[in-house]
Amino acid sequence: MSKSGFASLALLSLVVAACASGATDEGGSFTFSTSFTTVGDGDGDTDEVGMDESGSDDADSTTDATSTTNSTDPTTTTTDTDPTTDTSNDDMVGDVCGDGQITGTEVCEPDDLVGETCQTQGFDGGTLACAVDCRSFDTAACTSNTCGNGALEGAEVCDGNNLDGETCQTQGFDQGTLSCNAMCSAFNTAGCSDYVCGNGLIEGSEVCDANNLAGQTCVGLGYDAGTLACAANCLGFNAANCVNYSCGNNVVEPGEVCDGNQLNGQTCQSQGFDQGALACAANCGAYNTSGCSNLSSGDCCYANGGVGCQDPVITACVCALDAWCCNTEWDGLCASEALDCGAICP
Ligand SMILES: [Ca+2]
Ligand SMILES: [Ca+2]
Ligand SMILES: [Ca+2]
Repeated sequence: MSKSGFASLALLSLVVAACASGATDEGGSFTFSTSFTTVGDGDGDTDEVGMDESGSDDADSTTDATSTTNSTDPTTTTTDTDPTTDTSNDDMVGDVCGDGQITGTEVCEPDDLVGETCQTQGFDGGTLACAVDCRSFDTAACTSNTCGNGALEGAEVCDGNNLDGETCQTQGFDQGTLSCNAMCSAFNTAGCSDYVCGNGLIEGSEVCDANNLAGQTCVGLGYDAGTLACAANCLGFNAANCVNYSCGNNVVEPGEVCDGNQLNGQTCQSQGFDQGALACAANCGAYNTSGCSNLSSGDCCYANGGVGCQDPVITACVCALDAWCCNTEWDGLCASEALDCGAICP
């Protein structure tokens, strides 16, 4: 106090002196400055130090203001090497982590996350916590969704082979292999398809498809023969061209020896008889030779009790004239007719 008062007194004295000097000289003000400076530099250390300290105090104030600003910045006070740590510690004196009061450099309290969550911190899920010093958030228990880990997380519809139980069928298709897209955001149904009748593939409830008859045939279905086809809707067979053999249709079919008048080229002669009309058995399984007969071995010149006589040429000649001789009995009339046909009789 006394030093400051002394300095003021000395300054006042200089001003008075300057004014007195300036009163008689227009350049007094210039002289005053010169005198002031000269006095300041050359005067005792006490006054000069006083002036210097005043300037130094200003600088110190500036430094203090900077320190104060730094101390209120939570991002800088967390660094231990920061020279402002001491100041921060001073500020922390009233900050107690866990007291439920977010003060000073604290950003949260264990029971007060100020509305922050893992999501607001940029994660997909999990539980956010307050750091043990209350000066930051603890995101250790926060999680991020990962497409490709096989687990359904967040908005993932599927993930790799994890299709959440869905199939092509549940997606409305008839068949195929469902998959998950690369973003886990949707199903890929490119491998799904519907059944198509006509594509040659037996699918779903189809019994056959086009030429694919699953190995079935007319015979397999109980018919005797024919060409099996698939129904237009693929749900059954078309047996319109399958056939069963029939005895009596005058068509010699597999399993039949003959049918009606169709004797397969055979005659009584080809069957070993001398004459007659060959027929087909009622069951088509054999020939009926009841109409076939052999010529008698009897003498052509006499009534021999049989049909025909021992000479085929004479017989043929006589029977051409008189069928009775071959169909019923070679009687005396036949014998006399034999003479007309060249027979040499005694
Ligand atoms: Ca996932
Ligand atoms: Ca088909
Ligand atoms: Ca037949």
